[in-house]
Amino acid sequence: MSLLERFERYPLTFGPTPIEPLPRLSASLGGRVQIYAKRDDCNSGLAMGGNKLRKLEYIVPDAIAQGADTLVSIGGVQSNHTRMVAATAAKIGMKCVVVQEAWVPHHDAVYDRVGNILMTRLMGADSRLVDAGFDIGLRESWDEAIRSVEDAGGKPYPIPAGASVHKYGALGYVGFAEEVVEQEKALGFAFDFIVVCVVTGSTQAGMIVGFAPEGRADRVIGIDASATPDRTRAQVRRIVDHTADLLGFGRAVRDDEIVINPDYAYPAYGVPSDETNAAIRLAARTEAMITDPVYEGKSMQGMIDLVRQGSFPDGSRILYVHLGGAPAINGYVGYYKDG
Ligand code: 5PA
Repeated sequence: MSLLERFERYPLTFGPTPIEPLPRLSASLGGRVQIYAKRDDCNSGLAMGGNKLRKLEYIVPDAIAQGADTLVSIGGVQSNHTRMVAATAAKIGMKCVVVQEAWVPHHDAVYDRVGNILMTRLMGADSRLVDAGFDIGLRESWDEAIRSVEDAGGKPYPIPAGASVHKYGALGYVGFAEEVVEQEKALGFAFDFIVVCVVTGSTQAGMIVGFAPEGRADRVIGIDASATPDRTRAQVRRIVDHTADLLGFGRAVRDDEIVINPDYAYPAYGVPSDETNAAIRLAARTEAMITDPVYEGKSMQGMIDLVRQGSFPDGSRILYVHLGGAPAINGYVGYYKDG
């Protein structure tokens, strides 16, 4: 029985996302492990989709029930999350205000004009650029945006960064874990490891709560891309505890069930290392799978490095969770203009 039965879900995605083998990537890493991808990057027709839509499916019913008319949220200049909030607002017929902060020390001339922010504007969101640095916590600029909607007579519905510290923010990825368990039955095997990028935390936190009943939460390997791993870990811990309570989970999730690897976020949030770019190129050239320099490129880098180090036993089946984010590559032409 699903842990989520009591919660209303507003469909924004196509349904269960495909799992596909990545044979050429696996072979290029020596063939000792089999890598698969769960394609949450292809989960919807809304503005190129991605992980935030699974989260927003459980948040929209609350926004509607509260009589809100404007979704308000926050992210970096090339935030995928604010693109997805803008898409959701357009789709359900609400207005949208998004604060886009200078989280990334990256100065491509087109950074604030292409990719995610271009689509956000195209969908009619009021996108406000603010000069403030990276922080996964709650922000003053966000409070101001909420107040500005109220002052104009609107009814704002606040959605925090990455929808993570929202009371229902992790439910979508509890559902993801249940979906993987169903797909494993059809495949006839269970994955030994699941690799996922973590920044604001509710994606991995939801998976942890979703896999914990099976005793597999520690097989979810979070690859930190925030470069503030202590804060990210503390936020995952809080979201896990809150979500377990909300679902009446019946036991506390142990600290050793929360696995976050901090080794690949360097040199900074939003800035790829040479190794990140090598990983992005390898996934693109072996599987035509496009990953971005902020999030999935770092989790791809982490998975590749852990495979090369022999961290996964021979014969392991690894599920790489692709959470979306490819539109941001347009803001990084300096790295990729020659491939
Ligand atoms: C993001 C987040 P969490 O924030 O739930 O940990 O997910 C990390 C993540 N992959 C992984 C992609 C493609 C993501 O977009 N993005 C944020 C954004 O503003 O886009 C919340 C930071």
